[in-house]
Amino acid sequence: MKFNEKLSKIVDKNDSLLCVGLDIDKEKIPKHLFKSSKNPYLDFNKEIIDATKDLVCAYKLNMAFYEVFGKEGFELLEKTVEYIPKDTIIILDGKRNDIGNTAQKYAQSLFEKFNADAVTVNPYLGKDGVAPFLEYKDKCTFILCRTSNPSAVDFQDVKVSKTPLYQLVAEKIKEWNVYDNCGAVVGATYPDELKTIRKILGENIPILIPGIGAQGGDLEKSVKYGTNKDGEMIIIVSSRGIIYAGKEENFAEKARDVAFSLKKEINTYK
Ligand code: OMP
Repeated sequence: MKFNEKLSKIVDKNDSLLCVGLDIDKEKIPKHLFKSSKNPYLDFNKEIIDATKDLVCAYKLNMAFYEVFGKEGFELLEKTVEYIPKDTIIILDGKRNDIGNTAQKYAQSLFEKFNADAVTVNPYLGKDGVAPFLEYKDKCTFILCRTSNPSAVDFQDVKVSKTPLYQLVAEKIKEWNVYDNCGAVVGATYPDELKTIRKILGENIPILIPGIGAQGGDLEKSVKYGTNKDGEMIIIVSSRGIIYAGKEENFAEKARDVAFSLKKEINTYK
């Protein structure tokens, strides 16, 4: 099944454009888990997944939060991916990029070894660094277009023949979308840029929108400016704001409460 079809099915099933970011952090997960569990990180992820799986269209695992644990981190990543319901989108966020020969190994590892439905890729090296990812025609490659961080302006706003770089990236994403398997990453912290990017991309390219919650992005504008005419084709990401909503035994319930409210609020803006 093509990625966009899988996305559309789970969005309809759960009536949700929300993605929970599973960015596990030793400093932030509830302390009792270290006493009560042999696998505190895996049990944390499992409880969060159990509590939110009917409220989301996707889970995103940022590779940094797993790589930091070394080989146990890779095992944790694999086991977490295995635990996510098969009809739900799995995004592995590594913001990879390199020369084509190396990028092919990144693509193979994320799509084949770790079973991602979608990945994030940095386009700085140009087309041949992205092309190996696009060979996976049923998957989705979300290309960084306008990132959510304050320093996004350093390069992404630089004008090239009067056009800001992030807009040129959006034009390239449209051009590279030959197999209907490109997406764009645009931070919720830059809603006006998001509006411009949706215009450039047209109706059928999904936009991954992080920056809601801990980074203070604008949810209403992100939904209004990011969705296509059918009120779809965006994935709104929140990590810390959801998974660390509670610090006690009832942390999963608290995560569910925040996810539930966020999902509902997103739907009111569609
Ligand atoms: P919270 O700020 O905790 O919701 O986490 C946001 C998640 O989205 C982290 O995994 C970030 O690395 C990621 N992210 C951004 O925050 N900004 C971006 O521009 C791009 C991403 C991403 O590609 O997911």
